[in-house]
Amino acid sequence: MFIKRSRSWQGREADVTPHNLYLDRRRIMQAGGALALTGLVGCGSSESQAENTAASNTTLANSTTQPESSASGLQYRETAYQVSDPQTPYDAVTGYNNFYEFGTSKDDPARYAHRMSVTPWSIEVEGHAARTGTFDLEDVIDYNALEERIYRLRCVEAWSMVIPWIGVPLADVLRRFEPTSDARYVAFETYLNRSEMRGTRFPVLDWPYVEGLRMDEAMNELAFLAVGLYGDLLPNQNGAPVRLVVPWKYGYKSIKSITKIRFVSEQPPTSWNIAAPNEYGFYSNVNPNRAHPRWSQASERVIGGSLFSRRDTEMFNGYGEQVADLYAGMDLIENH
Ligand SMILES: Nc1nc2c(c(=O)[nH]1)N[C@H]1C(S)=C(S)[C@@H](COP(=O)(O)O)O[C@H]1N2
Ligand SMILES: [Mo]
Repeated sequence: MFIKRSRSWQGREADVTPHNLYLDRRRIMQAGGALALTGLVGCGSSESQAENTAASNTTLANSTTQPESSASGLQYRETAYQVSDPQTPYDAVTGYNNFYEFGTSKDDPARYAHRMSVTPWSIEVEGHAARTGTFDLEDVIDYNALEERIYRLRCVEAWSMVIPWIGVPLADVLRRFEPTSDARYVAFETYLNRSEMRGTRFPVLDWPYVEGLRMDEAMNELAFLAVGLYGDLLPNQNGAPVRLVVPWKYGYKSIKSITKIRFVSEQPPTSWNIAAPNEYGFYSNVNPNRAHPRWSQASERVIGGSLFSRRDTEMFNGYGEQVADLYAGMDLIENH
């Protein structure tokens, strides 16, 4: 029998899988019986060990020289976006993931996301903008302008990481499409290929995964499009080849493997809000004062720390100085 190795960052305490728990019996039945149930209760991870993770390169970039150059050839510059907490180890960042298109267990993405083909990659741009159409990834991301930003990531499940991302500011990308004044929101959509994404057999969410930001949020300096982490290209399980990073919001806003960008005038539907509107709002700003209906958000488990390492959760995940103005006058409990 295969004994699953336990890593310190996997934690043992009630490691809730709350993104699942909202599922009522009807949805679980729809999900197709025993196999789905196994995944949904999060105890299926030891049954098969056959597949390797997609991430073979576990080199840690050192971060002293500038500009950086890594084995993958990614060139980037360091920035002032740093945090005082230690960085989460590479194998936790790439081995403990939420990417439900590949399954609902934390190790499913690392085991199965290598099946997703990420080259070539194009992005469809639609809606209220002067430049729309289908663009090659290389025409959307300026790989000569990459920067590193070390951001805190706070999942709504009350755990957190610190990740050195490489990418470009979202605002720089969006501006090049010349959005019009009718573009009040920007919507994003994840790649969907059911034969490559085994998790999409189950109606855990309405696939494809969709997310969105208000335009002024999207243009905020902190909103980032990542193409790499720890000095290398993004592993598939982290959302290759390009994913959003919105560090003041719960992790599910940071949509992975983006294939569509749409400039819209109305607030766009978002996957977790569709699934459970009372639990997951459109804004989803990290807020220790607004408990999730089923658990507190006052503190968080630090992934990669010691087994029971916790820290207090901060308003806007500690980024209030940069983003609080976006929500002046708004009730952030009501607009959660
Ligand atoms: N397409 C897609 N994007 C997604 C998710 C997902 O299931 N599918 N999970 C989200 C959640 S809940 C979190 S916490 C982060 C996790 O990012 P990471 O695995 O790179 O740490 O990705 C977000 N983006
Ligand atoms: Mo999350």
